[in-house]
Amino acid sequence: SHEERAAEAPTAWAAPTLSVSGDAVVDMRESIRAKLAFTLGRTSETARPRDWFAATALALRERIVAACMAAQHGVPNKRVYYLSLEFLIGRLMSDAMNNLGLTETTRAALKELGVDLGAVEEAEPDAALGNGGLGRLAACFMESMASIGIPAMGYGIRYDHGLFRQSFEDGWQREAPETWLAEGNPWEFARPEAAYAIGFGGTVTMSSSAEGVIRRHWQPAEIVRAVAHDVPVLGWRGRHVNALRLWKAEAGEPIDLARFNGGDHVGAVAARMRAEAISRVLYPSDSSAEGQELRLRQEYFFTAASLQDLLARHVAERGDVRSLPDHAAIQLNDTHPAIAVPELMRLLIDEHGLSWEDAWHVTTNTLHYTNHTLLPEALETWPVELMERLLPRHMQIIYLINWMHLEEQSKHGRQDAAYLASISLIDESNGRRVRMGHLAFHGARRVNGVSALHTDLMRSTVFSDLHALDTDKIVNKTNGITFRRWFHNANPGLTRLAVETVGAGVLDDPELLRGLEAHAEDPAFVARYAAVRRGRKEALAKVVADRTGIDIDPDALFDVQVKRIHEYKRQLLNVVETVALYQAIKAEPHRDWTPRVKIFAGKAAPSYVQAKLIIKLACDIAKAVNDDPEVAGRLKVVFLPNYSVSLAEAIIPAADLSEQISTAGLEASGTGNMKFALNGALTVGTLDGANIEIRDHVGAENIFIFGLEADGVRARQAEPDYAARAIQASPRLAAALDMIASGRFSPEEPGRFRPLTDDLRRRDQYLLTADFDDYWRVQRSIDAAWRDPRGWWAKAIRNTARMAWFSSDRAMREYAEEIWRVRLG
Ligand code: B1H
Repeated sequence: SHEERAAEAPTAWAAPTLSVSGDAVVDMRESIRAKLAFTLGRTSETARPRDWFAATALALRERIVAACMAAQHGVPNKRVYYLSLEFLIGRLMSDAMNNLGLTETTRAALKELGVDLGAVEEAEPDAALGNGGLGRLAACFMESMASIGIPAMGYGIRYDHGLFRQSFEDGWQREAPETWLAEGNPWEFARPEAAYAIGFGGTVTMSSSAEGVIRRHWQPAEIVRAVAHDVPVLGWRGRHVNALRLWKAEAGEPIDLARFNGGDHVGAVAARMRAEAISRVLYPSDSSAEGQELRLRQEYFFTAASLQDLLARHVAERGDVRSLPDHAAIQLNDTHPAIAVPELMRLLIDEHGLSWEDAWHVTTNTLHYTNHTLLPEALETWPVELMERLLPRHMQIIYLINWMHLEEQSKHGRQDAAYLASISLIDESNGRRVRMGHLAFHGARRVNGVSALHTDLMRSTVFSDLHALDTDKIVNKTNGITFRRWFHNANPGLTRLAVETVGAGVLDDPELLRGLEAHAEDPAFVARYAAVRRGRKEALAKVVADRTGIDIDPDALFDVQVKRIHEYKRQLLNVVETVALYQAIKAEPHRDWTPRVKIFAGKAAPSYVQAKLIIKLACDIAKAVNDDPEVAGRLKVVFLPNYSVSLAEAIIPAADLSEQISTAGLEASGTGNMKFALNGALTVGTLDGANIEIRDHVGAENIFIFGLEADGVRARQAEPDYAARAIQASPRLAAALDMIASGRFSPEEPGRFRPLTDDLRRRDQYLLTADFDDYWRVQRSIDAAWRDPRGWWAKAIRNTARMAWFSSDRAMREYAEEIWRVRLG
């Protein structure tokens, strides 16, 4: 019945215009049946779950297009263009169903066809077109813009292969290519007519007109075609649909016929391969810049195609490129599209005939730049020599921008070389390189950081001199997450409880979650909240057993650290603490230890040797600990392979404790931290990134903070031998490191982990040793807190109740108002 189905999904009955009716189920059933037969050429007897997924997605896509057409309001006054090399969108089916209010309709329709919706959902491959937080943020922002009605288009690359698939071979990470497009993509619309020519290399010539106006002409040596593929982005309740436009690279000519007929078959095909390589694969490094030529080709390729596309749209709608700033706001997601600054200048001057001054006015009033990290290894710079070879016209424009920029300072009497070197777009300190951060900063009207601390650090460190030139330019926009995916869809049980407690309005206005606070100590409510968690922990335990063969106890504290593996994120701190805990339990096996399961997941960049060794250490420790009967029932360690958006959706609602333990000052924001706290996991964390703002919202008594703060980190790093001295002062840390260094976890290769322990003893750049004792202390206070279930659940509930501000809807409203100056539709 309607009521029964509604009880399963909290979001269905709150969408009155889209409620489950018998007719809708029949329509959906017949629609899926028709797609299966006529589009996929399958019968229900031979259809695999993957076919049912494709048929269902096509049926939903039709309804998305209908919603889009119903919502057409003509040409919007201003559009937002979000340029990002990464969109980590994951699976799209449950988003689509829920935002259309069709989850229960679809479930019922499939059931009548003898098919289980859950199995169909599992057959959808993740679109892993991103590495981690930066790419996932872009996906959350796209969903929020559609939900709150910001007319927007996302621009990126349609990678054939997203982020690599991770498996473990004897505890070592192995990478395999990811193949999400192997059976096509039912969500996308290929648009072969929306294609642009993208040039590379060649020369620049000059001509002067009769009036003496000098014009420059770029003659590229190579042309690659960018072909649009659109994925519709549907907002909450289907009110608004935007597009994510992903570019595929194709050869300018399908095949070089002259060459082919001349007998050079290999050469003719090679040129084509070289073009198509641009959209072949996502670079798998998170928070470190990959200085390869192919990467620069990717960056220019998608930026140039996007700018040509949006300029063509603007000219078609408004006639004159000079009014671009009134009708378009372009957001650069980190420096990956920073080449937009000279490319937009080039298009305006060389192709549209604007003067330099007019072009600079248009450019600097249309572009905005988000910085996502201040880690030196992540700040992109490109060798001048490479830029001159690949993008000769752009390099000329960059030189001219830089000359005017430095000249302006000289005019104001600021001529000291050190100062000019610090604001210059060219870094001359190790070969000549273009600083993409400086370029984006200078070409943008607004520049933003992604948490309050990170924005302050932008002003005081990397960008301090540029900031002083215009103190209004840098603004803060703390990150957010979409509650549709990370609360409603990932945790329907908790969402239903919230709806039943504070009303269905909470689905539209997360501030209503506040109403849960009044129930934080109400035994009936606590029991239901705990029962939801219990269900999710049992489900996760099944996933863990399936994928690792390890049995974990849902009664234990689930202590979770899932994210990219990076030294600054300090998975190693958690691992060393695990060893110390193991030693402590073995020393006093009869104390009543709080049972814990340490759960890790995350990928290491394939070339990041130290990160891969940390994974191996965690796996080797897991083996030793899980096999040791003396700690059974108290400590287990699990490393789940192939972390992804969909695995995150299964893990986060099952977590009791969220590890956010980066060295203070280094994690720009974090967004996983927000997903966990919203779902009621308590955070153990440093005062870094958005953890600070999470503490401010949930209250200091509902979060476990430890360790040095950002200024303390800086001070400590200046002290000589800080690591050796910290180890000497901490017998517990020393013993844990000795155990690892002794080969206890790698008897077949006792020296295996010496690169890790030696580094901690000698350098310890990320101050693990400095924070270890305080981390141990706070972990034991967490053990104690867990033993008081009423206190624990009250804290958890207060976390859920106070996290509304971290919705990406809030973030997008702030961008719309303070950066883009765009009206919500
Ligand atoms: C973030 C990156 C990043 N910051 C370079 N920087 C990359 C840098 O392929 N590359 O070269 C890829 C990614 N990613 C993350 O952005 C921050 O570390 C997080 O703290 C932040 O939450 C996230 C979103 O703002």
